[in-house]
Amino acid sequence: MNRMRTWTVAAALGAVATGGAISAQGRGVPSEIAFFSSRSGNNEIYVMSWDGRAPLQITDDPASDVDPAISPNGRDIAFTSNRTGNNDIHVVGSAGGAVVNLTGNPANDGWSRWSPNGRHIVFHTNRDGNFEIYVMNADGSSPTRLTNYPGIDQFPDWSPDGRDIVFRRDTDIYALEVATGGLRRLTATPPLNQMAAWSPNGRQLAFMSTRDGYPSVFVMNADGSGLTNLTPKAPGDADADWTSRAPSWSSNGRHIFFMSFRPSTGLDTEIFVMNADGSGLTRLTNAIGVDGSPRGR
Ligand SMILES: [Ca+2]
Ligand SMILES: [Ca+2]
Ligand SMILES: [Ca+2]
Repeated sequence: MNRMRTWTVAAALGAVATGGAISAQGRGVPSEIAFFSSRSGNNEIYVMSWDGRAPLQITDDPASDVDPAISPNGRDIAFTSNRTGNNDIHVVGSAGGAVVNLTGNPANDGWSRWSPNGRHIVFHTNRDGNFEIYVMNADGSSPTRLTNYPGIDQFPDWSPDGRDIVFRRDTDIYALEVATGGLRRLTATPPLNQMAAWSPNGRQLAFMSTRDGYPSVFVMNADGSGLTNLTPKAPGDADADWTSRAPSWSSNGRHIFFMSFRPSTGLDTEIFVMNADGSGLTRLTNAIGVDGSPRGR
């Protein structure tokens, strides 16, 4: 736990000290956000400064490249691409370069998340016939199934102490204690809860829920209590005109990034950031096409 805290503080200090200058120097993404965008005509991975400045294109392939995650040391970005004809987890250096396919499996593999120590990657895959949570070494070796359930298990994320993996099972969010296999159910409200992301201090989870009639970003305590809708739609707007999802936290835990379309974006999906209590909403992208899955380090 102490080691994690040191890492989090170091990452936060890095953000203050370096701003958006790192990508311009070709040194990688610490202090930056990885995301995907279709602004060039198909989905590619980009990084940009935490305030939306200096977007830098990382991948360049006609296939769909989505859902990036930055490694804890900032050197690599894992992402999902269908460049082999089906979705696989790939990894690329955080300043671009060669792309390596880590899964190489004909099934649908996606939503990769690094373990806090950077040695493992958790992801979802339907290689057993329905979606399960798997973990593999960071080089793609030793893929191991963590769940065995006939329904849907998807969208995993690691707790900052590395002990637990939160994920969607059916329509709710659960936490799995990796060492024991112990399972805790954290939501029980229809119709859908998914894409949970653990706060850097381990105390909260941001996630997407449709319980209020439209996809919205919520936060709750790690035991499932204290639930708040952080991105409520404007009163009187149609439910269909508001979607906010795929939240992730800044390394200092003060901010939450997410993707959203709403009347103010002309229903084009953009990346936003807000304070962890939902205040201080700021739009970070303004590009035609989907800008999504923002993920800091
Ligand atoms: Ca692409
Ligand atoms: Ca695959
Ligand atoms: Ca857009």
